Amino acid sequence: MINKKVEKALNNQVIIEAASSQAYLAMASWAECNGLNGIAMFLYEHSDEERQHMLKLVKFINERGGKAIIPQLNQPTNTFKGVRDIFTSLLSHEINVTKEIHEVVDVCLKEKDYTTHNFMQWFVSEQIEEEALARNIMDKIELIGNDKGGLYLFDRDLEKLSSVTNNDSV
Ligand code: OFO
Repeated sequence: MINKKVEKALNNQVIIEAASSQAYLAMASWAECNGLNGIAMFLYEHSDEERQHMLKLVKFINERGGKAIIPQLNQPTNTFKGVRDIFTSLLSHEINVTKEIHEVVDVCLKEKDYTTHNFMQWFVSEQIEEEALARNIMDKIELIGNDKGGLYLFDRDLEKLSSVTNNDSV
C-alpha cells in the first residue's frame, strides 16, 4: 500500500502536470490565432506530453493501491504579449515544475519509499531535458530580437521539430 504522504505528493504533482498541459494548450491556441503555426504545433504537442505525464502519475498511484484524484482545470493565461512572453513563461514554468518534482522526491526519501523514488527518476531526467529545450529556445529568441524574418524561420524550425514526432496533426 502506498504511503499516504507520498500519495498526497503524487496527487499534487497530478495537479501540476494537468495545469502545465492547460497552460501550453492556451499558448498553442494563441500562437495559432496569430499565424504562428509552427510554434502552435510545437506547443500543442507539448501540451499533449504534459497530459501524458499526468496519466503516468495517475496510473502509478492507482497501481500502487492509492487513489488518484483527477483535478479541476483552472483557466490558464490566454493572452500573451508575443513569442518571447510565451517562452519566458514556459521556461519559468518548467523551472517551477522541476522544484515540485524534487519536492516529491524529497518526500519519497523522508518516507523511505524507494519504489516511488525510483519511479520519480524518470521525471527528474525529463525535467533536465525540458529545461534545456526551453533555454535553447530562449537563446534563439534572443538572437532573433525584433527581426520578423528570423521569427518566420524560427516558426518553421519549430514546425519541423514537431512534425518529427507529431503524426496525427492537431
Ligand atoms: Fe511535465 O514536464 Fe513539463 O512541466
